[in-house]
Amino acid sequence: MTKFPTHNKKLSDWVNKMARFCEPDEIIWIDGSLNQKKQLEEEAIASGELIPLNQEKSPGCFLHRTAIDDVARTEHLTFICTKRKQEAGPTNNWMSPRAAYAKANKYFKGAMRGRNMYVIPYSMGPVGSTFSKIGVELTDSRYVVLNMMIMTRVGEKVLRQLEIEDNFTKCLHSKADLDINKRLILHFPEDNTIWSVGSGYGGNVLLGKKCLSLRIASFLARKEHWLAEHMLIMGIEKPNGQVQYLAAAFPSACGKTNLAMLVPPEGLKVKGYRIWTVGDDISWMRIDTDGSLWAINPETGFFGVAPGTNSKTNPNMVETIKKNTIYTNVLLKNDNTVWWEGADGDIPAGGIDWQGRPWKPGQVDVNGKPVLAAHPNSRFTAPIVNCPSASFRLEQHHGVPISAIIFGGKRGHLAPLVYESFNWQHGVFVGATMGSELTAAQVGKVGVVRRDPMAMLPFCGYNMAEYFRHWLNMGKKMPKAPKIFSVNWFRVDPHGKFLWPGFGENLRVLEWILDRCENKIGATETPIGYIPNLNDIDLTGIKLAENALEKLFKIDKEAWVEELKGVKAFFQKFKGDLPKELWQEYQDLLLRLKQQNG
Ligand code: OXD
Ligand code: MN
Repeated sequence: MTKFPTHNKKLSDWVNKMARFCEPDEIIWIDGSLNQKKQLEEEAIASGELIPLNQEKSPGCFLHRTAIDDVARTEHLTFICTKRKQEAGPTNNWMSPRAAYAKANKYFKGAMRGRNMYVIPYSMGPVGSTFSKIGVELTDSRYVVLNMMIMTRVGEKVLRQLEIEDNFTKCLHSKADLDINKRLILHFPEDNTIWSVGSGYGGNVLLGKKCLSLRIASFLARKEHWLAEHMLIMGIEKPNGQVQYLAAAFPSACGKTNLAMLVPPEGLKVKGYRIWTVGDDISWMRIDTDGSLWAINPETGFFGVAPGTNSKTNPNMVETIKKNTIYTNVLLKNDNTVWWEGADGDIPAGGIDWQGRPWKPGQVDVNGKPVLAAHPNSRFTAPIVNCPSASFRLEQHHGVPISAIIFGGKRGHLAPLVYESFNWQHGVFVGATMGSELTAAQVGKVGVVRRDPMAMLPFCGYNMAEYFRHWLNMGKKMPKAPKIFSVNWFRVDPHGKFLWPGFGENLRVLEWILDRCENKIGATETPIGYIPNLNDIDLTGIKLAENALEKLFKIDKEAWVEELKGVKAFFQKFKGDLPKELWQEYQDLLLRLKQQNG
């Protein structure tokens, strides 16, 4: 047996045990060096896992295609495996650890035969920070290794840290035969373990991301009194050098990545703001010694959706993905560069589509439906440091102080452009009752509201009722808690036209939020919370439809009473576990709405 590059006995014993189980040809330890990365890239090209792109136009960039039934996170195959079902709660799929291990054992046994097992020691967060957690992923996929090298801190320096601390999340992944009928994404929070088998799609297999940084981390965070959240983190710097940071949670398809790196709109340019991107997806937050909430982004890369990304929607991302980027399931153009629906430039004359078939614009399938060049959930994996707005605080061990927490959703009619909660407890209620309307891109009836508390519905690693209680408790422990706000960029007029232009213009709303955090301006009290006095939103250089602002802030009390019926049904799922404080907030809001009606 070759000698392992670690003295951590727990680690070497586990790697040996998993190797005996999965039977790889060889065990390769990832050291994080450039040489090893180059070698893996060459091997991945030779095996067909990666296609090198035009290295003059797209230096360091590659294309990967997944299996056609392996293109998104498979929530129905994702399980929280705790001893008691109650611990997983009514919103998670649950399996007992015994049943889950037994089922997955069959799929993992000998699954790495004919392949190597790569051992990836990785740190979520700066190596050695008290905010950070270490994971070790064993995988038989070079694509996974190369993506993890972008998304996390990997290799030697993490192994050295594992000489000092013993604890790490044990992550096992095998593509096996990529069979959707033998696919499982299993989380064992009580064992600090993740097992993923039968998939090669990012969200299922880059185990540092959703699996560790949200599902396992949220479980650990409750025990250790911190927060692991599905939130972007951004800083807004004023010309005097003061930077204020926000953390914001949005469900998928609400423009979270665009907001994290927004470009100030023309009309506000004279104010000299500068935006700093700390992260676009995950925020780990702790109460620091100053009594306020500080946040790190545990990741070092973006795993973003390609379609719709262009110089108008997200110029900083367009810049970010020009080099050292892995693209997944996009169109390969004839000049060996890539394209997707909604990309910059003209529609290409032809190419190879995401399924590896020849593609031409205007092509339709047997049902007369347009054939897409890129899969709607095609992705890019790119290093944060490529981003022109990347924060200079990315390696700070305590991250950045958070002035405001924002919850957002897509609501055509109900929610105002922005409102502020009355206090922390009310803010937790606002987060817990978040909802977003389904769009054509999702399964379900368009317009139907899906409740997605704190945008964590698919990512909370334990009972969400307990998660709400944990949020309430955190507020009690924090002398200088951030204020909590709700935003909605998606309100429409009776013809379905958006009332607010969104994108960079959203900075005008963030400005109001920060002014409120500094107690600089007043606000109008409504039954749902504080809304802006209309003169307090800077509208220099923006063109809105007539009375748009009034419409954006209209509170339709009857519609809110109706909304509360959905909230009640959702809360009832948690039976007696739901914190009584949230029922109290529900009752208080109902009363305020009815009083003002009467
Ligand atoms: C993501 C998601 O991929 O939230 O970030 O689905
Ligand atoms: Mn996400």
